[in-house]
Amino acid sequence: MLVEGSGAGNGFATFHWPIPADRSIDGQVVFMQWRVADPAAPAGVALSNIARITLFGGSALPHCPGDADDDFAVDFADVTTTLANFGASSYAYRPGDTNGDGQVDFTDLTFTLAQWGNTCM
Ligand SMILES: [Ca+2]
Ligand SMILES: [Ca+2]
Repeated sequence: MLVEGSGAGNGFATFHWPIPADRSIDGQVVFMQWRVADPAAPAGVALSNIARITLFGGSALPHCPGDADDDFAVDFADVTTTLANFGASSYAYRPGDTNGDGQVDFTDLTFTLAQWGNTCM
């Protein structure tokens, strides 16, 4: 962890926490709080504000390009999945987001149609 700055309200820290590209963690919420040595605080320790973090592990592309429902085949169900989620936008994975950009839009639909008939095993 890299800690920089000094004085009340002027410090900050950088903490690297590897998160796997695993959709099973999407939407899970983690709360974090830091204890900071502070001679002016009671018992010499101050507590940071609580950070609420929603995990997103869906940055990896689906197993099969154009496969919106992850059944390893690109077919009509993928088109309907994309249409059913059309317009959705979130950092969490959305079914139908075939290019993994967090948006379900026309790009995903055309990509799915371009991959029509693909199977991946
Ligand atoms: Ca599919
Ligand atoms: Ca997309």
